[in-house]
Amino acid sequence: MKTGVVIVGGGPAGLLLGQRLHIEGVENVLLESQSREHVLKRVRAGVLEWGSVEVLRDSDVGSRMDNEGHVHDGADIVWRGEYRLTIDTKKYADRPMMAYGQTNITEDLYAARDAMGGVVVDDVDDVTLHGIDTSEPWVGYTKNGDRHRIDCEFVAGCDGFHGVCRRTIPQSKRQEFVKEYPFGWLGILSETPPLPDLIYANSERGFALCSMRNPMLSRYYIQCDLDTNLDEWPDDRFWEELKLRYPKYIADAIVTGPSIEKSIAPLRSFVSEPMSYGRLFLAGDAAHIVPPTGAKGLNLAISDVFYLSRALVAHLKQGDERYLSSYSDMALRRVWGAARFSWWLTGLLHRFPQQVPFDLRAQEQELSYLASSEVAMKSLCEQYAGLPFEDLT
Ligand code: FAS
Ligand code: PHB
Repeated sequence: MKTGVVIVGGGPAGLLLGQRLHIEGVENVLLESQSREHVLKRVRAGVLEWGSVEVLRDSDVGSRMDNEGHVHDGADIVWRGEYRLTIDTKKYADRPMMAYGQTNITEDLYAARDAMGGVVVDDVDDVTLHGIDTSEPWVGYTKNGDRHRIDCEFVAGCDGFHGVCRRTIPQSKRQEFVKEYPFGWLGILSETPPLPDLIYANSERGFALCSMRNPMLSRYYIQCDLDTNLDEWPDDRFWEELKLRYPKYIADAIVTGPSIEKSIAPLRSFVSEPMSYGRLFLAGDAAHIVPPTGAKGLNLAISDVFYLSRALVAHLKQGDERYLSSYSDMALRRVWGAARFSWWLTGLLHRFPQQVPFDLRAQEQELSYLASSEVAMKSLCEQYAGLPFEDLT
């Protein structure tokens, strides 16, 4: 088989890239190691920057999001059990946010790929990349015990943190920046009405977040130790702990109910440079991971795909390789902006084992400063809302 681009990985990055390339007439084949059911069972991100909303609309997968998504003007932070500030992105960054779950986005992308006759091969094994440093790369994979080869112009590594593509770049050609956090997030999904706003909590018992998916689907998180055993967290214990991390007037408004999903995600910051090597281009979690505090992971995957689809189309359809040659540097500027912001917000809202009373006062002071300074709040809002995408100067 021969195609323009082989996309490895059928999460949001890979599916969106396939969709955007297909719309622009660039042939592509997507290889996914899991079944579609498995991919669609993942419950992850929930908040979209407006730039991401516009990319999804531009990719012909925005109609359900516009019907079911919840447009809101930012999020709130409560701290010390009594203070509250609003990250008002509409007022300070002139753009709202959209609450719409990653699961829905993945469903919408799979449906759009099917409707367009996109080539998505699920349940593949042993994907191998060859000749990525030549002008004739190819990809091998196994499906139902049969070995296949696809010759292509380019390979897009959209296979997430544990994928094969990043590791195909010689160790000597890449530099990895890693920061592990000494805690995770215990998250649940419940078929209950959410609070009207997203509310982050910095509490003496640890971080918490009240979020949403739709008017009858809520998403909640509490900071937990890395060795937390999910079996020791029945629903009642989760709800009790969550409420203890919020002021009473908020805790009393939380509608509890049985969880339909419960999981623990470790927090890490990770960036691999460069995001391209020869004919291989990385996008999404394959190249970077951010702690979910700033709601940036999925949004970065979308902005990478915006840059990469523009670059591949320019090269393959117009012979203009300027976007391809600048892809890694341009994408990394946005990645590092989001990675730094996510690291900073994680440090501001969580309890760290080695913190001393001075550190806690400094956290409270920074939150009070954000609440009292329009300049500080504008900086926070423009980063939370997502910085504009770059173009060639
Ligand atoms: P993904 O990991 O989603 O997709 C990669 C795909 O590649 C997977 O389907 C995988 O099966 C496939 N694959 C892997 N190896 C392969 C191989 N060798 N061959 C073929 N296919 C292969 N972000 C937020 O903004 N907010 C959140 O609250 C949030 N919560 C998260 C919770 C968890 C537990 C995790 C893991 C991530 C969370 N994220 C969150 C980040 C998440 O949303 C990612 O940013 C997003 O899934 C990135 O999408 P992809 O880059 O497509 O990677
Ligand atoms: C979510 O709804 O899953 C969510 C919202 C905001 C975040 C992280 C996760 O910062």
